[in-house]
Amino acid sequence: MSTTVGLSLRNSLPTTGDQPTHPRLLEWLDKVVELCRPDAIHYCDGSDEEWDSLVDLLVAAGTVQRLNEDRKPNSIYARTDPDDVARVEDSTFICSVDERDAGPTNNWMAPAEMKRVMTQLYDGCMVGRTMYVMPFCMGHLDAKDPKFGVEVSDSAYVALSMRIMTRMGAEVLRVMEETGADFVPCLHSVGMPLSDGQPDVAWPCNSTKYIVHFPEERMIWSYGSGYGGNSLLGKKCYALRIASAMARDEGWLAEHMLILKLISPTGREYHIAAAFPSACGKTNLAMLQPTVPGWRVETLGDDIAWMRFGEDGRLYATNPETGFFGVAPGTGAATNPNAMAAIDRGNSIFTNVALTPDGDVWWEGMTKEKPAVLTDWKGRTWRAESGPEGGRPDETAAHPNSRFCTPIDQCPILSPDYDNPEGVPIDAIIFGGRRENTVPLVTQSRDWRHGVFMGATCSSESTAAAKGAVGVLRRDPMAMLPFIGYHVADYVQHWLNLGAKADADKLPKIFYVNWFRRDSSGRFMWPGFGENSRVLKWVAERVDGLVDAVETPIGLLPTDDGLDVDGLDISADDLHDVVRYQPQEWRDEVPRIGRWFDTFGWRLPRDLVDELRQLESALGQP
Ligand code: GTP
Ligand code: SPV
Ligand code: MN
Repeated sequence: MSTTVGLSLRNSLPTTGDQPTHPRLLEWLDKVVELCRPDAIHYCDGSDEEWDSLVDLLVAAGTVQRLNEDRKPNSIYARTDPDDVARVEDSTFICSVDERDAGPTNNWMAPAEMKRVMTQLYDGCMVGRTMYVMPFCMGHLDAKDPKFGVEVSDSAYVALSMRIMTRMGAEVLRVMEETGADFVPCLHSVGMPLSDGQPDVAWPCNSTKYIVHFPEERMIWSYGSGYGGNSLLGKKCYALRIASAMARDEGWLAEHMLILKLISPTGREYHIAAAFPSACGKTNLAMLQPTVPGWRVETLGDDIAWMRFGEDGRLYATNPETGFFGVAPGTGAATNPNAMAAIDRGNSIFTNVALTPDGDVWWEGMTKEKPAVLTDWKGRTWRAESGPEGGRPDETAAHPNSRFCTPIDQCPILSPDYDNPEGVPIDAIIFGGRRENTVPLVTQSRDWRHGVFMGATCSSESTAAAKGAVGVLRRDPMAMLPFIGYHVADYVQHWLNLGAKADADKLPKIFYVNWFRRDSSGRFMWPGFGENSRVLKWVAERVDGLVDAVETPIGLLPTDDGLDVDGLDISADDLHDVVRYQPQEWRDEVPRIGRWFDTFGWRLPRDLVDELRQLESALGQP
């Protein structure tokens, strides 16, 4: 119990954990308590004891259940409200002071107006609940410029998840207090106060949702959702949306990228960062098990990369997170054995997957054979032959955006350099998307500017990671469409500027990949997963100038014998269709890119216009 005496409402509440002394933090907490009026406060220390007691609490509340200790030690399982299963892009706002700074790709409302709306929602929103205070650091605590945040949330599920995904707790607070560091205030509420005696529900949330960023103030307000990117505010909200605005101002890059180390048979190491939209293969590539003999991969990160130029002029990447929040469906021993090994070590949170009769988890794609009977993500009995009781036979047992949340240090191939606050020097950047046609397996850009054009024009079919229709094609610049905290044109210009200032020889080479080309029957023509190592090998050989490439209007493609396809199970026709490009598909693509650029308005970078003209004229007439 706190013994501090003061006039604030905060000091009159029952309190557990050690009270901070950080002046700005206390000032902010006082305001939050006055507004949200929680019944109690818990100051998180990030300890094992805290984990245990919060798990007990959530079990008692019916929010989670413990999994079979022999199969998934120290792990829990949560089912969300069926309407709270993914990021909500329609309710996500960039509230810059000037509307024009949010750009055409973000929702905007004037900061004062948004604060008025949300202050009403927050008024008394934590009545009947405990408020958790989580000091956290994105990136290494001993980074040159550590990036702190404090999340306040009325969800213990969020507190447990933040402990896995970020450096969170007493040690972070100690450093913040010793150095007087500033922090990004992150306010989160599920938006379901409990009046006297009102029973709680298993997954409290609100049908009104707001995920709001104030980029100039470096502040985040989130309301109404308990799920993933909506509620773990260190992740998309801070490490991408707010950090991208910081990065613009400070001359670095905050990107939606995995980071991996590729090691050749002779021991040469390559560091690769790759940006694919949500649910398009980052976690899988980050933990890839190469099928090409002698090659190895080590994992550094699976979702977010912060990249800065080092004193030697090279671009260095760090992963600001400490966990994986990975898509469960499709993850199995055959596709991603390293992720399976990581989660089997336990200490994980599983959300919206299915449960086996013996208290383990299952999802589509984990095993070839479906278990005969499961409990599905909605809690219904589910049978392999007939689907859920009362549902359709084709309903999946796990939600398509069901997730595992697992500490990164459980990954069997985690790179020792993950712990290096300086990061790793990036040799190659890969952009990618989910395109059933047009975009070939791998294309190298002619130079940085052309690579930025590739990234800026990247397109992908939408997935279950965000609420809304699945399979709809949209432009997704650098896989950052939902995560750029400012104007998309300025964001692309920032990429161009960094390249123009740098020593061209030291810049990473840029590539564009597509694992998702389909034939006329809808089948993926490229086997993907471990076989993507064949593409990584080509990337490495291009970085070292060891193999030739074919110059085409869209960029540099592998020569006929460029890709190592030794032992690959693919027909010659499929291989040809996957690796080659069709000029007519690209002639059709040009006006689509033009329309995308039209949305940028007058801020559209000249370099992009030049690149598009060059592409159009190189493609010529049919
Ligand atoms: P977020 O966590 O939402 O950012 O997703 P992600 O980019 O990390 O995607 P992830 O690696 O989790 O993969 C998403 C889905 O795509 C899973 O169902 C995978 O099984 C599938 N997938 C990943 N790589 C490949 C591939 O090479 N080929 C095919 N066909 N599917 C893939
Ligand atoms: C994504 O959607 O890109 C994710 C999951 O990584 S979430 O944390 O919900 O944003
Ligand atoms: Mn992601």
